[in-house]
Amino acid sequence: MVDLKRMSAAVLGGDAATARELTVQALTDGIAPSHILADGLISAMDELGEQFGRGEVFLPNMLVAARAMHASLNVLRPKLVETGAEPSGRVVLGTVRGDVHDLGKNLVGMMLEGAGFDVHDLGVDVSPEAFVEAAGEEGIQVVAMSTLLTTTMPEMKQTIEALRDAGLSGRVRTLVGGAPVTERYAAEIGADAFSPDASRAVATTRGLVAAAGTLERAS
Ligand code: B1M
Repeated sequence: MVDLKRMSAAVLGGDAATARELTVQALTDGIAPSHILADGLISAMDELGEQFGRGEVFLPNMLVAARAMHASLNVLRPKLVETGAEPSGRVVLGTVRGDVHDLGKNLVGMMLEGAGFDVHDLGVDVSPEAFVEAAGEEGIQVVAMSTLLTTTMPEMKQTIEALRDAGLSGRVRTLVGGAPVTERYAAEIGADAFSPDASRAVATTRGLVAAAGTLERAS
């Protein structure tokens, strides 16, 4: 049975080949993808963040570790998005302008796809204008924004305001998340919902889609 601490160490050390190999092996061993995620991958990123905060590792270390996590996520992806469900809603997703962190955002996308949502992923460093343009597409019910930097949190507010100015806030609901984002902050900036992690983002998005449907029927 794969020791997930070894996987975590491989990610932390930026060893993508080993991280990938151990992920394949862990799935073969029957370890649940959610367990692999939490104890093999996210734990490594948490440790890395602490080491970076203490000045023990630097940007290149974070970059190679992120690459190793991507390699592992690529293996996990089919397991996370396995679904036979009919599309349960349409979501636009992105990391806000000025921020290039994408692992959390990608996880949210995978979980939503796994729950049957049609996800239009705009990537990272997404401007309010780009969110508005994508949200204007037929059938989009939710705009989901991620950020990991305190400095880019205000971009979420700007995007919500841009959606309102474009006349889309009646049709489209907003969901925000990412490590520095809180429920209170979400309420302050007028977001419709907040989720602390990718798995809870699924239930929250379902609720938003149901609310968007009610609004559409009422208008
Ligand atoms: Co950066 N970085 N980084 N980094 N980085 C953090 C975030 C930091 C906390 C590290 C630290 O100082 N301890 C710090 C932010 C401090 C702050 O603002 N409070 C930081 C910094 C400072 C920076 C730079 C400014 C460093 C510099 O240049 N001096 C720079 C900024 C670049 C930019 O964006 N403009 C930078 C760069 C990078 C890399 C590019 C090297 C790399 C990212 C690579 C990539 O993503 N492809 C990187 C990394 C890897 C990290 C850490 C180590 C790991 C982040 C991560 O992927 N975590 C991070 C420390 C940490 O987080 N502990 C750090 C795993 C991921 C699964 O978690 O994204 O939080 P997370 O997602 C969670 C939840 O937040 C939630 O769900 C997920 C769990 O299920 N979630 C959502 C996320 N989005 C959601 C959306 C939702 C709902 C839930 O709904 C829409």
